Amino acid sequence: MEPVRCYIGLGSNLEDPVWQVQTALKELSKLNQCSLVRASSLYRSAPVGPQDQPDFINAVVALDTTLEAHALLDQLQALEQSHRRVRKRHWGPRTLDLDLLLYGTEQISTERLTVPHAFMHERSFVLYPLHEISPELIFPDDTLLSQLLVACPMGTLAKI
Ligand code: A4P
Ligand code: MG
Repeated sequence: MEPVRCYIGLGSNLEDPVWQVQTALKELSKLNQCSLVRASSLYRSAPVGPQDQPDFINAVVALDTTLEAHALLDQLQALEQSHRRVRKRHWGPRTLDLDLLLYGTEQISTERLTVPHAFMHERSFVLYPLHEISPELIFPDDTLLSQLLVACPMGTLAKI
């Protein structure tokens, strides 16, 4: 299988989020059948969703992989587990969240996986880091990343 260019979003707002994200970046670079292409800076922002939780640290990476999309998701979920992630509340606090944002130009809709990620087109903490590492990116439906950015204010998002 030819490698597929993927984008993964990282997020954390518990237990030293900067450490969580930096460690996850190293772990992603060591995943089997994957090679890390580029990683964005780390960004801080206020939570989207419930406000009574700490600020998030986010980043985005580009990864080339010969794993099938669901096998890649398995690897991402194993990494989340190894960061002792406890799922309590939807959109609530988490030690590490890894979202498969894009898998090549594929559109995937299964019980376990929606790609492109459902909310990525409206989230500054995804779009701005993505633009930092891949300014010319085009979505599977031919939308330009640069067009989405125009419609998405930075809000509280800041590079750290
Ligand atoms: N799943 C489906 N599609 C995907 C995909 N493309 N990538 C399924 C990863 N997983 C995908 O995920 C629930 C299920 O989604 C998984 O079992 C997988 O099969 P989860 O992470 O356990 O669920 P969740 O926490 O309820 O929702 P989710 O979708 O992770 O939440 P979000 O949308 O990621 O939002 N504010 C700021 N500033 N920064 C953040 O990073 N993150 C969230 C979480 C809320 N507010 C935030 C941030
Ligand atoms: Mg998630």
